[in-house]
Amino acid sequence: MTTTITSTEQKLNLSPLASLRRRQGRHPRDRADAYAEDMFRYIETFKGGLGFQRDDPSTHVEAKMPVINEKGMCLGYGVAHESFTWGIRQEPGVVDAFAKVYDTDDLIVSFDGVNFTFPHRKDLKPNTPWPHQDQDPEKPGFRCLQGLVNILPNGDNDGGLIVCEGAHLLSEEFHNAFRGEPDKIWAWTKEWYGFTDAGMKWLADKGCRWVKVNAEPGDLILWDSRVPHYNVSPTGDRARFCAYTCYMPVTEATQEELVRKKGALETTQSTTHWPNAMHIGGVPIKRLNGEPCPYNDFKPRQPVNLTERGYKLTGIPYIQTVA
Ligand SMILES: O=C(O)CCC(=O)C(=O)O
Ligand SMILES: [Fe+2]
Repeated sequence: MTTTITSTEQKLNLSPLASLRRRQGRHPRDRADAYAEDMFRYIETFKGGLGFQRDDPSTHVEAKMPVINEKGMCLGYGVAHESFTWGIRQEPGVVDAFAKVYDTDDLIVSFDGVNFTFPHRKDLKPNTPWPHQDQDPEKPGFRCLQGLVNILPNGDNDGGLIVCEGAHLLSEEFHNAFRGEPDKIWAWTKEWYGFTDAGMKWLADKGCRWVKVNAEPGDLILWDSRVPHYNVSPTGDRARFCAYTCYMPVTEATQEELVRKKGALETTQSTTHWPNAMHIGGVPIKRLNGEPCPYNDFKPRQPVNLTERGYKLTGIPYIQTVA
């Protein structure tokens, strides 16, 4: 099994898998397999079971499952607070990796969705490249380490994350060159920037390579939020599952943000990958007919189950109450 760590983190010589392995003597592969089972069961039993069966590709259509977009994102239904999402983000091996990078245990975690990409889906539009960075171009410098925990075997043909290697180090130079570009790609938040064809050419001219990151079940993939990246869909026959896990020191969040984050937990809403709950809620979940999904009740199957460390990661213990 390999640990895949990209960009700046490579220098830090992290070994999240090693710490995952240490945990209770259980191998991360077993833990990932258990999450895979829970995630497949989630779709098979979704709202009483809409007909999806993991081994029958003819059932891998929207009518038989939750809304999942062409990028594989499943964002509604309180999925950010499901047993598997919270289980993964509370994995000590995962939290420890971020604690090591940020050099603190006082972290908060994003309430982000999951990715369920099934191969050969004909009911979705193609997942064309969407190269982007998840950080405001006007705020240069390292601010956020993004992560995902890979759940199913993920090789060359299985879709997944593709990154522009090393380009975070050119981010400031890039944005100085592209500030005020006429064909800027629309973004719903300042913390997102889409690379145009001209931007992609600039990166290529600098010699930056795009690398598809392969991973084993249980691998944690980390990248600097300035790294240009997107995901690709499987061309083989296997599905891609992952959970997005992003942590930041709690000192990066204001009291107001922590209160908003508490509200997101209580109403089981998502936060995007920014742990400070800069944005909560998110895009409307629509079926392919354009109607809001009638199953989107914002409720996970069970109430959120937190470990002591998980509770800290919600940021709630850091909220100062005014006497
Ligand atoms: O699915 C992935 O690997 C990347 C997802 C991503 O870039 C995003 O959600 O911003
Ligand atoms: Fe992204």
